[in-house]
Amino acid sequence: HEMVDNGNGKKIFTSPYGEYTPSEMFVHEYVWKNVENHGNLTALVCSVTGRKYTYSQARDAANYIGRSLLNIGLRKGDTVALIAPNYPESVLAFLGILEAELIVTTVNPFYTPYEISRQLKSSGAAAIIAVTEIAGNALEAAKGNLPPGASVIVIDDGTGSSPEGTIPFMDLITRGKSLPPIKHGAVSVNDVAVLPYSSGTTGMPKGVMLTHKNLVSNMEMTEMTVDERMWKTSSATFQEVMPLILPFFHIFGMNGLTLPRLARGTQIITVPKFVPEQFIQLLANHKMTGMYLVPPLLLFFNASPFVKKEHLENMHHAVIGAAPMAKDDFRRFYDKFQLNQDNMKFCQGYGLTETSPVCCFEVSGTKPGSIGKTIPGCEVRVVDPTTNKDVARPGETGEIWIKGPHVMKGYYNNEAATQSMIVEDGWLKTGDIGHYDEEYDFYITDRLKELIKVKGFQVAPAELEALLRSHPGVVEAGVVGVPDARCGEVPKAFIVPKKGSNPTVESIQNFVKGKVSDYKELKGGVSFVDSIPKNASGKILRTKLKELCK
Ligand code: 4UU
Repeated sequence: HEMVDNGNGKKIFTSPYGEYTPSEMFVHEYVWKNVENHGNLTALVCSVTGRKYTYSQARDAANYIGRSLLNIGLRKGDTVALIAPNYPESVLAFLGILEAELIVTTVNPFYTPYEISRQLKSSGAAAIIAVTEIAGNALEAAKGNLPPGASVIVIDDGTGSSPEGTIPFMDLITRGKSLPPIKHGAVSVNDVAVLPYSSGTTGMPKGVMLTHKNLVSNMEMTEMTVDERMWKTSSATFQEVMPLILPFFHIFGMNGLTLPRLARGTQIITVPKFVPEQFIQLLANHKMTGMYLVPPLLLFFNASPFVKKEHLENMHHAVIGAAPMAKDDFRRFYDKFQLNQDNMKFCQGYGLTETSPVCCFEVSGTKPGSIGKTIPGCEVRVVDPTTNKDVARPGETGEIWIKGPHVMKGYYNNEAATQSMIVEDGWLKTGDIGHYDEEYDFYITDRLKELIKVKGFQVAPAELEALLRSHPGVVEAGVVGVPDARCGEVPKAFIVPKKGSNPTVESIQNFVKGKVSDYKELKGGVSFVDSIPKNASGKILRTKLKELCK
């Protein structure tokens, strides 16, 4: 049964793919659970330098890193900020932090020092692991935001050097080998493992407390949903090969792709930055068997004259998610590369950072545009936000509510935001608007929350509004997302200028530029208005602003 009407108006959808009972495992235990079967296979390869780690090497390296982190004085409850693009060592550092039973907060490596410093402060980080190319930004952000004597560890770029006052990352591995083994048992599976950042329904980015159990549950729940064709276990005769092009700091790249795939023996090719020519070269050099994408990447495949059918020779499936995807774009892909769902299956996933991430998964490959059905262990309701009642029929839209072992423990140090998002007995209000069809497949059609998604990245309007208000010529600001063919959405600002000062569109755009990452720039433009529409309690009425964009 996929839907239970419990008589008091609640319509709860459960998965047709089985019943799930959470197992009591730690994330690092889960990742290495099959390592004996594929110890000699390659686990991680750097697309830039070709540096490689086999599964045995990767597992040992992560363990040695863990020993070293404890050796430099980090203790249970401490949080380590990982500020690194996709390199093999970024993944090893992440697993080392967990192995040492510490907490890892993943930071966008392309953040400006200002953005990094905010996450360091908010998460209370006790140490940083960064890479050479951004060590300057990390050190600048660390000033005054790390406890005295805190360590900054730098993954070097192959030069073997690390800035003064920092610890070279490779030392953690080489020295860790001769340090005493880790005595496990300080934390439980219900303790926080990872603290990624998300703005959720409203306001500034917040630390999302994901426990070992949240993360492992979601990997298992997803694994129960997919079939053997798209989720092959690697062996001596066959190994899956996939690019890690999604950022590892984001939940999709982390617990959607890298961690569950490592548990299955996949060879992961880490890509630190998307450069079209390099990515095509990578496809040509490695016989990729699958990939995980956000919609703009699929559009790239469709648009680029340089991606050829040969590049996709061994490709048998792709998972796409993090933003809406149009049916026609899948069709264009199939037409261009003369493929079909039998030899190249597309699965659309829907999830949130707050749900570790996956909630729904379209695995039949026959319903492009749908996010499919709920996965085992994940319960779904569609609730009309005006009446707070579950919608009665297929096609009726409402807010998607989620419950299950993958729902976060809460936002770090923010009980108010936690309580407004998780209600009743554990139902998480996603802020997404959608409906189901006659076959109980789900569709996301709109967003109730203020979040803007640019190329799959989160942009919090509240963050840009606070920044804009600090401009000397601005009294008030409101930011919304406007549709964009390439990025999905881009931010647009409405500004109430200060009397007498006449800021120009360019001056406002340039003010934002450089202070925040590129994808947060006001590419949707700037409009000057007399007032920002607000409700009685002062909350910006973003739907009114969106209407002004039409
Ligand atoms: C329409 O984006 C994510 C997680 C994405 C993900 C992970 C594993 C997708 C597939 C998968 O297998 O997390 P956040 O926290 O950055 O953003 C969450 C928001 C959602 O609330 C929704 O608004 O991103 C949007 N979103 C989607 N929208 C996520 N997936 C989809 C989707 N269609 N398929």
